[in-house]
Amino acid sequence: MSDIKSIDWLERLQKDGYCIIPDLLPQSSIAALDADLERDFTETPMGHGDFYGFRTKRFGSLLRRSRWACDLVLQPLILSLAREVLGKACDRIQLNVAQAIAIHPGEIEQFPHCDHDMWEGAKGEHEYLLNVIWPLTDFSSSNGATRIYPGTHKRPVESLDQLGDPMVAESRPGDAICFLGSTVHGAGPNSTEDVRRGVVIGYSLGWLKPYENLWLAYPPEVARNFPPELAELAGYAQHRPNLGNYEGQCPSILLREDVANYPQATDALRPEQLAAVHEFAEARRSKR
Ligand SMILES: O=C(O)CCC(=O)C(=O)O
Ligand SMILES: [Fe+2]
Repeated sequence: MSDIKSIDWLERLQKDGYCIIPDLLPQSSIAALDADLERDFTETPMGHGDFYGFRTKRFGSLLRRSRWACDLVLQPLILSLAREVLGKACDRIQLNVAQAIAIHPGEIEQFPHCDHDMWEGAKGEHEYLLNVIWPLTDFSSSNGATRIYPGTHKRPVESLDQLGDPMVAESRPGDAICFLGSTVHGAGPNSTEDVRRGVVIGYSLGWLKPYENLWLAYPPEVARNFPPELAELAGYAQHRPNLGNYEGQCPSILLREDVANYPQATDALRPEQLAAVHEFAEARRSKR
């Protein structure tokens, strides 16, 4: 693994809007993930639509398709970057997506876009999303390597003419291509005879609607087998105050063997909220 510290990667990410971290995971883990997904890549049809691409295959729910996907989602340096980038604007981060993308020969360049445009909220105050693309095959300028437009996270882009030249994320299995939700990027065209395969793992503010429906992708009987940190990222945690609760409780109760028939609605508040409502309630109780 590279000896550049996480603080330096964070600086690059914030300065340029992206960074490519070499050799972050062993090539053998990525190869094992790719092998587990082989059948899914074969069986999945080409996408439909000018954004998804007509010669591109996509499928999600990676955490239930391969046990190796967990190593990508929980990679410690990536998680610390995600928490640094997003932590100031939320109580906890969540998994936004875990999707495989195969760009087939003949695919055209994807529309350059910012991934945070999936949410309509005001932009500019804070980031909404950190995305990490993990190549499963070598990414080259001719086979569809992601194109990233450095610095676009810091300036308004009103038309595609203002983008300038992209940085082509040439990379190989084990590398991690990280970019902010505010950075313009898109998959490149594939003019080769080979398929470019990759996986995108995204992390977003825990109070947003995630891109991938986590609870359908990972219902309790699936998430029950996840390590606790993974289950939390995959939707089995509340975002204080009380957001994402199940019957007034943390949805992680559904991962236990013994789920109460009548759970007790229980506050999950941030400390300052807890203090404020407690003070108010105490004053009202003492007046009775
Ligand atoms: O596959 C890639 O290189 C990028 C795909 C992408 O940006 C997207 O689908 O939002
Ligand atoms: Fe994208």
